[in-house]
Amino acid sequence: MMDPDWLPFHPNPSKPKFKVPSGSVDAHCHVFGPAAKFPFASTRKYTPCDASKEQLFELRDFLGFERSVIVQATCHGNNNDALEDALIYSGGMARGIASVDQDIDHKTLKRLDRAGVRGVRFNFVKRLVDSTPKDVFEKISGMIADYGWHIVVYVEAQDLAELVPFLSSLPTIVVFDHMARPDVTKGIGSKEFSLFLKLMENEKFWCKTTCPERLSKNGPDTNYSDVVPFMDMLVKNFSNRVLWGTDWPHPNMKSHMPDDGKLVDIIELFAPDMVTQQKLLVDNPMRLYWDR
Ligand code: 0GY
Repeated sequence: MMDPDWLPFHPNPSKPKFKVPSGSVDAHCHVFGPAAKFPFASTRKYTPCDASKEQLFELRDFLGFERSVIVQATCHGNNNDALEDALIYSGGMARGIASVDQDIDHKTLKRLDRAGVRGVRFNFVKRLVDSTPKDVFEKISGMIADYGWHIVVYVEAQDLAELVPFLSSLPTIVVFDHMARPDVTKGIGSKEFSLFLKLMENEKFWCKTTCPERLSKNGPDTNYSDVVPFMDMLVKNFSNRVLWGTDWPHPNMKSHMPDDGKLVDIIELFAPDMVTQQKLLVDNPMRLYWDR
């Protein structure tokens, strides 16, 4: 049973007014279960509603996207079966980011690679996972680097500074989820966001300009006016290393459940020209997830 305060994804999102370029990639989304087939992990910090691969790909088509990058959600722990199943089902139209522990072996990594996995996620968000020692992450990063995979990092702005030496030492590209979760009430000039911008100057770092719904205090009625400047700043300055995604089915949203069509419409507010849209939605994710 899902948590009593769980908000399920939007049942009937609107058709976006913004027509995304052909070949667009939703570079951050999840599948949950279905629990009857892929049970949630005993270590999970939340129990979501089911959100199946069929529902994910139906939404992809409805929003006008062609491809997806499915990120292993913490409710499945280090068991990547639901992710692997969705990747295989996609027939090459989805790539994956897995979660693994230090006992992972090359046989499993090779199998995940064949299914479409292209990286692992290191999660530092305390409400989602128990903390993992750095030497475990270091061991994993050494193993996955051989596959040409990269590392996706989920961290909140206030915890970034202490991680800079560790993140800088990782042997692969590092992609930050949700702009490293800035506290948007502090504005784009904050100490934490300035540090993030500085870090992004290093070409090994990429980021996802995602989750206005999660970061906003102003909310959907303002088109997330308090988050758009952050997205705008990153897309302007690092147009070759930014990604966009829906974050469907929007785990752990408490304030509201976004209309996915409206999330797509917001892209035009921070990526107003076609050249930038092509990079953000097609060229960058294709380079990172499909060209190898
Ligand atoms: C997201 C954000 C969240 C959750 C997870 O794996 C997860 O459980 O990523 C969150 O609660 O902020 O990217 O989906």
